[in-house]
Amino acid sequence: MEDLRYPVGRFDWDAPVPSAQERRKLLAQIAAAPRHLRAAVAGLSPRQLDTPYRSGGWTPRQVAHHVVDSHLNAYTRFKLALTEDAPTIKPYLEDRWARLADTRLTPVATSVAMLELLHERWMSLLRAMTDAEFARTFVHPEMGREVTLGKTLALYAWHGRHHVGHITSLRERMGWSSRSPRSRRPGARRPSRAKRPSPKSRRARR
Ligand code: NI
Repeated sequence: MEDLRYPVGRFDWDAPVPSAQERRKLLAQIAAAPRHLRAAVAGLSPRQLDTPYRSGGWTPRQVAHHVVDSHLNAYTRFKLALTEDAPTIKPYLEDRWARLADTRLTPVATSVAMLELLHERWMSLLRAMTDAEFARTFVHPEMGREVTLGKTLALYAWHGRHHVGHITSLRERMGWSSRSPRSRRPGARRPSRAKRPSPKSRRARR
C-alpha cells in the first residue's frame, strides 16, 4: 500500500555523501523549493488549507509553515558548522512548533514569501561553498554522530520535495484543481454547475 507520509520516498541516510556533480542537482532542488511550495498552495481555500493530508497528519497550512521552521533551522546549522568545529546543534520539537499560534494565525502567503527570501540567502551561501566546506560537520545530539554538510544538503533538498508532495498529493486525491479550471489535466474536466448531467448520463460517463 502506498504510504501517504512519504510521497517522494524516504530519505536515504545510508546513501553516499553526494559528489560535486550530484550537489548541483541538489542545489537546483533547494533553489526551486519556494516556487514549488507557492504553486502547491496556490488557490487553496481556508478550508482546504485546514484539511489534513492524511488521518492524523498535518494540514497544508501546517506543512507550509513547517517548511520555513525547518529551513530556518537548517540555515542556522549550515552557518554553525561553517564557523565552528563540529558544533552540537539544537534539535527542536517540530510537532509542537506546528501547533504554536503563529502557525494558526500567519497567512500561508507570508511563509511562502519567507521561504523565498530565506532560500535566496541560503543559496548565496550554498553556491559559494567549497568541497572542503561540504565535508564540514555538525553533531546532531539525537543521532549521536557527526553529519556532513554534503549529507545535510541532500536531506533538505529531499525535505522540500517531501512536504510539497504532501500538498500536491492531497490536491490530486481530493480533485482540487491547481490554479484555474483551464490548467486542469486533460480528461479530468468536470461538468459545469450550469449543465449538470442527468443521473443516467452521469453513469454513462464512468
Ligand atoms: Ni519536515
